[in-house]
Amino acid sequence: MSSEIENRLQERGVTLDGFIAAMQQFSIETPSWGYGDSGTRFKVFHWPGAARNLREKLADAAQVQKVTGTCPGVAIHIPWDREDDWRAVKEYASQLGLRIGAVNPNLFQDDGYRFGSLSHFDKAIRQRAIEHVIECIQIAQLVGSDVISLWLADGTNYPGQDDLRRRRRRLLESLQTVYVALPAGMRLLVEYKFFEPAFYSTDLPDWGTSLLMAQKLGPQADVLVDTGHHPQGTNIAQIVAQLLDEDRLGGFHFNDRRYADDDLIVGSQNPFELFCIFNEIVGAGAEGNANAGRIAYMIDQSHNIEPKIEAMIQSVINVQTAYAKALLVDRTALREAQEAGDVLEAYRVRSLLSEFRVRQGCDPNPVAAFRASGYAERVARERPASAGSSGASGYAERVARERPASAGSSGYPGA
Ligand code: RM4
Ligand code: MN
Ligand code: MN
Repeated sequence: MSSEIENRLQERGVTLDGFIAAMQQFSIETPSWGYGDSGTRFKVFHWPGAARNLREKLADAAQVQKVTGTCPGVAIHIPWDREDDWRAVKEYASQLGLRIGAVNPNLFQDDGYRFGSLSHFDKAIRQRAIEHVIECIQIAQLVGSDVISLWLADGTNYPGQDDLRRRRRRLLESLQTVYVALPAGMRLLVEYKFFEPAFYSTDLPDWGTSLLMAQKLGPQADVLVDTGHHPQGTNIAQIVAQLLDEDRLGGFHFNDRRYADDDLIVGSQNPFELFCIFNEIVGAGAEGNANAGRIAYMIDQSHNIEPKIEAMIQSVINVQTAYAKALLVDRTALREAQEAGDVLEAYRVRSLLSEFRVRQGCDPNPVAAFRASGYAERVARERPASAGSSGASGYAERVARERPASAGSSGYPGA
């Protein structure tokens, strides 16, 4: 790498060694279910060579680890990955240079779960669900994992179908029973999702509900943010900021979405959102936020038409890219711009693109160069507003002339 780049990194308080060390410490867990055939409700297309059992999934995950060096953990889903001899699984994983990561209980594919699992009105069904999660805790202990990742399909389809407050209390009681079964050092990550498979109400629909549950349960419970589980337009970075501040951000399920829980390759649809998420985490970490250092980063995707191993490698690259960009943000300059009320300077993200600009013979910061040129001031002097000026700007100028600012004026210009 050129010393020019090193110098530029240094200017923003980042050393090349520090940057590389941060990237080395960063790891992403891949999901066993991302290596097997999966599909939509319309069709499951077979991918030649797709893994058929846990051992094959681990062998595929080892390929991802081999080329990325950043994915030693593999999340498992019970019963999809059920095995008789968990010690042998642990041993096999370690021979491949892997370890078993989060254990995901499955509380949605049993006939008994038609009306829910941990929130079900029937105590016997709730008990069955609780026992399944406890079995997953035991599996986690056997394979040396310290994370239980819980997602519920529980909810209702019709108003009045069940009592919402009773469902909530039943869920909390079930979670409390599960929580006391956690050994020291094991964490319970509580995932949320705003709809699907239930459509009227979901028992854990949003981060606030998961946070309340985690706070009621205790310090071993945290919130898991699946990036595909929010309504359109939700500001996930702000959710992340709040959870970091509350010391309750347990982990991520990374994937990307356009419409619903699409489970597409992370960063493929909205890479800027991913960057904004990492910007919050890196910013918090730089200020000494302890939570920023204990986040479980996981991929949760469904590769329906893509080659599965390549899709996973691409996902890891996209996550690393977003993280790397966040590491390169000049935090001092950002803070200065924020506190100077310089809205657009604070929004601007500087990257190694500046290196390219220097090589093009341009200023690394095009807007700063434009501001320094004095062009805007010159044309403002030389071009007096005329009645006939065209376009939206003409309209804005006319409105500004016709409507002088008054104490009572509202933000929106009005219809
Ligand atoms: C859910 C959620 C869970 C995943 C299941 C299969 O939508 O994302 O994390 O385990 O799908
Ligand atoms: Mn998920
Ligand atoms: Mn999902």
